[in-house]
Amino acid sequence: MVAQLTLHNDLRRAVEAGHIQVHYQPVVSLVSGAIGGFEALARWKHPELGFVPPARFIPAAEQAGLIGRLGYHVLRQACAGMRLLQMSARESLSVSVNLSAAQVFDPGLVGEIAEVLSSSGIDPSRVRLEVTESMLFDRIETAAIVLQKLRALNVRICIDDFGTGYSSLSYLHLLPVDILKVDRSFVVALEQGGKAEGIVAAIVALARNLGLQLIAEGVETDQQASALRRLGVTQAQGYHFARAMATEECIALLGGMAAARRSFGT
Ligand code: G
Ligand code: MN
Repeated sequence: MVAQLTLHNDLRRAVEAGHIQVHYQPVVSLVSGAIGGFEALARWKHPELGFVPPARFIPAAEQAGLIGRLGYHVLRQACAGMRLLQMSARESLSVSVNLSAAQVFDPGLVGEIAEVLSSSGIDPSRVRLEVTESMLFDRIETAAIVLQKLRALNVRICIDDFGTGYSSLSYLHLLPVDILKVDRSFVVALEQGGKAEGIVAAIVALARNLGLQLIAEGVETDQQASALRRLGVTQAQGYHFARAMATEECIALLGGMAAARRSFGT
C-alpha cells in the first residue's frame, strides 16, 4: 500500500514535470518493408525504479485519477513528434495513440482531441486512436457515441488486441471501426501449429469483407512474419522489425531508409 502511494505520488510529479516520454514503434508494410507509421507508446523512466512498464503505470494513473492529464500529454507529444518524423519521410505517416477506458468515458475527451489536432496542425486522417474491446464492454452504447464523435473529427478508430475480448463480432457491428490489430497471442501461436492459422485467416477475411485495415502486432520472428504474409496480412509491428524508439532514433531510421532508396534509385 505504501509502495502504491509512493508510486502514485511519483507518477503525479512525473506527469507534471513531463517525465513521461513518448516512444514510437514503427508499423511496417509486410509487402515492401516501408514504414507506414508509428504507434506512440508512453515510457516512464523513474529516477530510482528505472523503467516502469506501461502495464504498471497506466493502471496506477487510472487509480490516481491522472489518466486524463497523462493521455492529453501523450497525445500532444505524439502529434508534435509526428510532425518532426514526417519531415524525414517520403510518404505520409500515420500515428497511433492508445486510449484507456477512463479517457473514452471522460466527457472532456472529444474537445481535448479536437484542440490537440488543430493546434498541432497534423492531418487528422493520419491519426489513429486505439481502444480495446474489453475496456468498452460494459458501456458499449456510450462508447459508440464517443467513437462516432471522434470519427467526425476525421481520425481513425482502431481495435487493439482484436480477438481477445468477449464478443468481437458484436463490437464490429456496434462501433465505428477502421482498423483491426491482430493480437500478439495469435501471432505467437502461428509458430506452434494448431488453430492459429485458421483464426488469423478468418480475421483477414473479416477485415477484407468489412473494408477494414489489418495490422499484426507483436511480430518477433521471421517465421511469424512469413506466416502472416502467406495469410494475406500486409502490415505489422513488433520486435522483429523494431522496438519503440525515441524521436531522434526514428528520424535516423527514416533518414537511413531515404538514403537506401536514393542509392537504389527508387
Ligand atoms: O496493448 P498494446 O498492443 O498497445 O501494447 C503495446 C505493448 O506491446 C507495448 O508495451 C510494447 O512495448 C509492446 N510490444 C511491442 N512489440 C512487441 C513485441 O514484438 N513483443 C512483445 N512481447 N511486446 C511488444
Ligand atoms: Mn496499441
